[in-house]
Amino acid sequence: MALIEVKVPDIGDFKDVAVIEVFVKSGDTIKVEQSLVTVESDKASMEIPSSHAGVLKELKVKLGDKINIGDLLAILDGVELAVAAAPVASAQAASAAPATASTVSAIAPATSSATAVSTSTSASTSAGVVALASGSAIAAPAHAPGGTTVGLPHASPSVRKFARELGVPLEEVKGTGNKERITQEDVQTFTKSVMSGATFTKAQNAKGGSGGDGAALGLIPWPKVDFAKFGPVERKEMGRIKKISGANLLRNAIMIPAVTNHDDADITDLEAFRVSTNKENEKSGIKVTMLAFLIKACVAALKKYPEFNSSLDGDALVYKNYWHIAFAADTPNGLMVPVIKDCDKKGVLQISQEMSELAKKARDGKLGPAEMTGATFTISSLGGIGGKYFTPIINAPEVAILGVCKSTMEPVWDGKAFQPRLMLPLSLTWDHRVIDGAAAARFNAYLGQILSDFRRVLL
Ligand code: CAO
Repeated sequence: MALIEVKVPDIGDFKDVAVIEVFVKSGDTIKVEQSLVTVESDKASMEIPSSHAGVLKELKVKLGDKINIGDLLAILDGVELAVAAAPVASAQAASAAPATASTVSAIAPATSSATAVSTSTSASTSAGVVALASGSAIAAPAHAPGGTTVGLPHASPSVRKFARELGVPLEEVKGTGNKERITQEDVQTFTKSVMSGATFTKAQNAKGGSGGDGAALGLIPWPKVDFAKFGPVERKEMGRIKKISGANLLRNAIMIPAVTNHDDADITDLEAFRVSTNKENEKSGIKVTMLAFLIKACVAALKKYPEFNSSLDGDALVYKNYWHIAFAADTPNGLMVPVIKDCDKKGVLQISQEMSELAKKARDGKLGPAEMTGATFTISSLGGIGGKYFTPIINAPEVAILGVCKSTMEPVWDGKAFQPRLMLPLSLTWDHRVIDGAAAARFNAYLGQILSDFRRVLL
């Protein structure tokens, strides 16, 4: 071990530049090319890396100091095995692996002159798109709270500065640039995601989890309970999809004045038709599902009552002349909501086939963004599982959602006698800003008529 002086290398035209960020402190183990400080001129900022590895004995500069080429930056207790380090002035440089050692007995000046970075790379986020309890998809935030952030996150000085200005915790942003370097776009995506409520920072989570602390709503704080006091517990981080869909559900539940109408539809004949169709089509491999009939029936009802196929845009209603129906799919990762496009133009067989493909993709986590966006109305079917009625939460910016439960044989009075009929429980949740109770009752009644006599779809 020897004491090594780390000096400011050739930093090009940078003269009397101020230290605006210090990344290390005495006692830290420093790697070759690890950034020690950031300096900033009136035009750009730049990280100054260490030319040597070792333990930092003393940092010779502090925030605000003005430095120049050749100034003493730090004293390391280290190994004199290093290559000269160039100031990090490109988006890629900082994430380079430690230099392979070549014997340098003195601190060599930087070999490259610096070109300051004023913008980051613009690698677009490839974090993927996940579904919510929403027909719309949300770009997954470039966010990895709880992820390992050993050392400093890789980002260029300009990106660090940008993040500082916005108050973004850079260590929680997942980089999509070269070698996971954080780009300006990553910071922007993260910020948007936090603003939309899709992502919570560690600080927000500490305040009360994804439910927030309710302070913004003027609510009393979320109860903080030490559950372990009452019995054994196990804490498990929620998955990314659950976190994102949870935030969206919360927003939709709070912001939409939602009402749910429950009704029953007589699907005795339709179910008989479905069963016989499946028998006839056994060889085709396509199984017609009740949900496919429901989708078709909903399109007819949405056409008759177009406000159910609209969205609020400020004080205006946007009526959509396309009928893209989303369906909730239960997957091991959480709720996904794939969208079947142009259901008005497709037959029940095609819808059944697409649904089965999309449901499989959802379960395999292979849905693409286009398969989760653009829905105008959503159906959530628990029919294969059970239950009677429930109150689904609307997938903003849609204005209504249909929940369906398990059909059961029930005695239905036909005016003369009770008849055994297969009844399907329907639960329609609607946005009261757009839809009135009477319209919702009519929608359900019309849906019931179609389902009890599917020929009406043709009318
Ligand atoms: N009443 C009675 N039986 C029904 C039914 C209904 N309403 N709907 C479906 N079934 C039957 C099917 O006919 C099938 O029976 P067979 O195997 O004997 O033919 C069985 O239930 C299983 O159906 P399924 O649920 O696998 O298929 P599906 O087409 O009805 O639904 C899908 C597909 C993707 C919607 C479903 O698998 C799923 O994920 N449902 C959960 C959705 C959900 O979680 N919603 C809640 C959102 S809010 O948290």
